[in-house]
Amino acid sequence: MAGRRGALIVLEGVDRAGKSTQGRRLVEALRADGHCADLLRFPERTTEIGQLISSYLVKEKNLEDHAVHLLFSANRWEHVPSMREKLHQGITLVVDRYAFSGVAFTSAKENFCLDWCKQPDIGLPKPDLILFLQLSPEEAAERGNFGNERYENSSFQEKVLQSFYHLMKDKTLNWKTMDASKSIEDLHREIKTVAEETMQEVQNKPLGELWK
Ligand code: T5A
Ligand code: NA
Repeated sequence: MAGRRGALIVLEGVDRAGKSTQGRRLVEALRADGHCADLLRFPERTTEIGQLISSYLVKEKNLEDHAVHLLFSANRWEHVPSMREKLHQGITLVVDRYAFSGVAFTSAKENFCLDWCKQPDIGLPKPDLILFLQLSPEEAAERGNFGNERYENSSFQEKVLQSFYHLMKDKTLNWKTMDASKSIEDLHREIKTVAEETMQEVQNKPLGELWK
């Protein structure tokens, strides 16, 4: 078993596409099949940096746009040592949002280019698989109205989606688009199949570095 590593699997997608639901389901199912798997989420709001981000998202605090972008990135970097350790111990990590949300959301703001937004996340552990849960704005709206958090409005979300499409053109990354309009159970089964294939493929391959 020595040398076999876990896979780094990221869930991205539009708001309410079901990222958190599917992340939980996937980790449960992998564990039930005897795999070692952990769920992570970004932002991880429990750390000091995460608490700053959370107070920004709930609009308790205003932060300068560049500064908050760097905080989202720092919130990922502070988890890198434990992520690397777990992956090398053979634990598969299922991650609810990652650097792609970071870039897509900030670059949707005025006067931010994609290239600047990517810089602080260069060199993060590179995902072996990025599942993009795709859902039309109409279907997303049927899953409930936007809440009161920052970024939860449809014109901003449309810009975010365009940034995601741009990032998905990068053929050095393993993007898979999933139809998130399916039932929770059907989507789960498809995601589990793709995840298990990836776990098989990468177990003897080195972990890459993102955007390098
Ligand atoms: N952000 C994030 C940045 O600006 N920079 C960054 O670097 C990062 C990492 C917080 C915000 O931070 C921004 C992006 C965000 O604006 P968050 O806490 O992940 O990000 O956001 P949430 O609001 O928690 O998550 P989403 O709104 O994106 O929802 P999910 O996780 O996609 O959807 P989920 O699973 O919670 O499901 C939503 C609802 O739909 C139902 C669920 O039961 C739930 O009610 N549902 C389904 N209904 C029908 N069919 C299905 N298949 C369904 N799947 C789920
Ligand atoms: Na979520």
